[in-house]
Amino acid sequence: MADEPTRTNLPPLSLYVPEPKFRPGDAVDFTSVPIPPAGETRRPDTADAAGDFTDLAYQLVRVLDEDHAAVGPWNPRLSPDVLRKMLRAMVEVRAFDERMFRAQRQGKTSFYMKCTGEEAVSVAAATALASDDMCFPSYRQQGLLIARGWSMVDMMNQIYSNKGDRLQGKQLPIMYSVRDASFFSISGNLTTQYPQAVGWAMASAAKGDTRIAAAWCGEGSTAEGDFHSACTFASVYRAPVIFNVVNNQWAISSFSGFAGAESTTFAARAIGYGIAGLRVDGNDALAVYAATAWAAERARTNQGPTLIEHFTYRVEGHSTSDDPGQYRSAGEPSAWPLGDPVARLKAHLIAIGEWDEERHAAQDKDVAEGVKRAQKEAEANGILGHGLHQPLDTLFDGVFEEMPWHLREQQAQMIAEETASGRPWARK
Ligand SMILES: Cc1ncc(C[n+]2csc(CCOP(=O)(O)OP(=O)(O)O)c2C)c(N)n1
Ligand SMILES: [Mg+2]
Repeated sequence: MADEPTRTNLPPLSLYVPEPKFRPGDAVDFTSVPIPPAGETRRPDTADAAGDFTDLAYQLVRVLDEDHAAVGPWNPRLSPDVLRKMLRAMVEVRAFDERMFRAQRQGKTSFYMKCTGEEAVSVAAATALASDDMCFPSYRQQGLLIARGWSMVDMMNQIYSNKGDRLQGKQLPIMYSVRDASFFSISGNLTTQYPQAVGWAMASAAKGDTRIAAAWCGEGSTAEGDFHSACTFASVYRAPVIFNVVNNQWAISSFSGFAGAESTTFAARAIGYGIAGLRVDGNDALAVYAATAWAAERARTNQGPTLIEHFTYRVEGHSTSDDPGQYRSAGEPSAWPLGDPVARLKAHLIAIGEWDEERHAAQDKDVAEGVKRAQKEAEANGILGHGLHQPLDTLFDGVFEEMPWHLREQQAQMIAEETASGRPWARK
């Protein structure tokens, strides 16, 4: 019989299927997550060969300790002004997220994605990179744009796909594209930005430029083939690129075990490619800054790529279309032992006597008002469902440098049909 084991003296083969530790209703206990003390991980010279510090792929670069002091060899020794600037940008990201999440719930846009708990990953990186280094983000690095001082009104116009939307409503809300901020178009197709970042970095080097590239993807996205081909190309040509893997432990409803987290770390992916690998406390803005600055120096001095795993936690749902209460314990976000990145940076600034609760409260208020003002300005350009914001024929623009004949034909046909129907298709 075909179904019977062929060798009855051997045990039958079986598959291992990972299962997350906690499901809805379970009590959460993260004590088994290894978290080394701040300041413990060594900091190699940026000129060292990647193979000389593979141990770092299994540790955790941490700077902020339990008393909110900055300690150890990775302490970037930033000025209070830079620390305050980072804190403000992180607060702005959170306030922006709150308002846009609410706007989606109010039906003003179809979709939004927050990055709550992951603000340090993008804001500290943007602070450590040069402003013209090219970023290839995923959909959860809105902090790059905000830290680079990009217009919130412009971001909101895109979210509302309104008449102020430079992308003419052609991208899903939040999938920004901002050449002026060296921010590559976000793609919904996971990890496509990885080989693109490597290609850009190779071109930068081939031209003898000094700008480097940085890419971000989630831990789930490392399972994509694009991640691995990007690593191969970057390693072979020593491309000046930083690979950031944001390990927030969830890929929609799949836990990180399905991307391989039970067997090794994501930083350890670097070792097989001969790439420098670092594992960093992603909720520690100083650690993220220091790791990014270190990787940027390697890239800029032709030492090649670095892969940084940012160990963090996705505090909220994947997007406004998700309900994490269906698949994980509600106790996880508050039990996460690496805390909240905004609260930790704030506590550090207070501990060194450069900030206080009153200033923080005043800043919260000021930021909330600024976001509200931006929202009002963007909403004057239109929101979802309130009429046609982009003339229908613009659907065909901006795809090809010169529109091919078959698209010209389709555009003409559409205009003729819409005109005959009496429906409005052009902007009033
Ligand atoms: C190629 C591809 N496969 C699947 C999806 C559907 N999808 C969108 S986001 C997502 C989860 C990604 O998780 P992760 O990489 O961990 O990033 P995170 O959302 O946690 O930031 C999936 C499966 C997609 N957009 N593209
Ligand atoms: Mg994830």
